[in-house]
Formats: sequence, structure tokens, C-alpha cells
Amino acid sequence: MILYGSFTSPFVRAARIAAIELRLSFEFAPTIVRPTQPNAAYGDGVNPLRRVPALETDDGAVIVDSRVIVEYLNDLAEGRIIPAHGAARIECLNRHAVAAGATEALVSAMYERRMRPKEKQWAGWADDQIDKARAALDWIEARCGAYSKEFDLGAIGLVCLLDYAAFRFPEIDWLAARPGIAALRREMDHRASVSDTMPSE
Ligand SMILES: N[C@@H](CCC(=O)N[C@@H](CS)C(=O)NCC(=O)O)C(=O)O
Repeated sequence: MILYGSFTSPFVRAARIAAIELRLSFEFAPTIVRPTQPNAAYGDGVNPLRRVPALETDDGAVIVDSRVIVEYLNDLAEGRIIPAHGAARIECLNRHAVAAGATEALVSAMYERRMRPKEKQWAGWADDQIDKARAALDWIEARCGAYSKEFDLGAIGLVCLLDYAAFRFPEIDWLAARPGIAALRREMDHRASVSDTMPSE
């Protein structure tokens, strides 16, 4: 298997964490994708959306989107990262959707602040994206117990959100006033899949 991605992307990290947890090995293909700087070779040959991650399976199929990739890996390893069916599955996917949605909001805010020319930046829009991430963390804080039961896709989404937030927005203390999430994050640090995949440039 080949995983296309970067060491800064929180979504690539989710796929890496899942693979490590499931004891699946893969080749890593460093891939640069940036808004307005099309990586045509990657777009033509791998992912038409020119986003990372993408996973090329041993059969040569290409799977895009971190959630779908984790689902594929989980099936391949017959793992427990995503429950197979029923209410538990929806509950897990829903927790992940909130964490991943907040991460997408922060990635958008990062692009707006760091990549868009200064004179075109929309500060109110970027602030609103960051505010969505704050609100999502408050939602998660109120449901910490659900995130702590299993190291599942929801918990993986949460750790990827938290560490990306600290990496790109270090001026905000994301854990202050969220003691439940802070405790969860400390517990997760014991996992090699988490400590070995911290975001880095
Ligand atoms: N929903 C997607 C989001 C992937 C995503 O937004 N990746 C970012 C990097 S963190 C990207 O490829 N950005 C390049 C672009 O949007 O042009 C997933 O879960 O894989």
C-alpha cells in the first residue's frame, strides 16, 4: 500500500495512526498540495481532488478521504476502529464528523491567514472558522466519556484536531477550561501511534 501525504496534514495523520494501531504497513509517498498551486501529476495520477491523504491499495485501487481510508484499513485488518453496524457505528462516525469538521475549519482558516494575499484576506471569515473549532471542542468536552471508551475513529479525529490546533494556532490555549479533553489527550500520549506521528514541518 502507498499512502500519499505530508507530515503536517491532520487527515494524513489520522490514516497513519489507524495503520499503526491496526499493525498494517505502508509506503509513504511525500506529496505537496496547496490551494492555487496544482500538483498536476498527483491530480492526474492519484487524486483528482488534489488533496491528501490518498491510499493506493495493493490491488492498485485509489481510495481518497481519510475517513474512507480508515474504513478500508479497518476492514482489511478486521479491526475495531469503526464499529461494523448499528447505533455504535453511527455514534462513532458522528463523533468523528464533529472532530474532522472542526479540523477542516482550522485548515481553511490556516489557508486564509497564511496563503491568501494579505489585501484579499477576510479576517471575519477566518475568525468564524476558528470559532467553529472552539464550539466543536465545547461539544466534545460535554461528551468526553464517549471519546474515552475506545481508541476509535472518533478519538483519532479528536487527537488529530487537538494537535493540529496547537501546531497551527499556538497562540490559543485550546485545553484551558476543557479539563476533560486535556485528561483524554494526556492518556492518548501513551500510544506510540500518537507520539510517533506528531505534526511537523
Ligand atoms: N475530508 C478530507 C480532507 C483532506 C484535506 O483537506 N487535506 C488537505 C491537507 S490537510 C489538502 O489536501 N489540502 C489541499 C487543498 O485543499 O488544495 C479528508 O478527510 O481526507
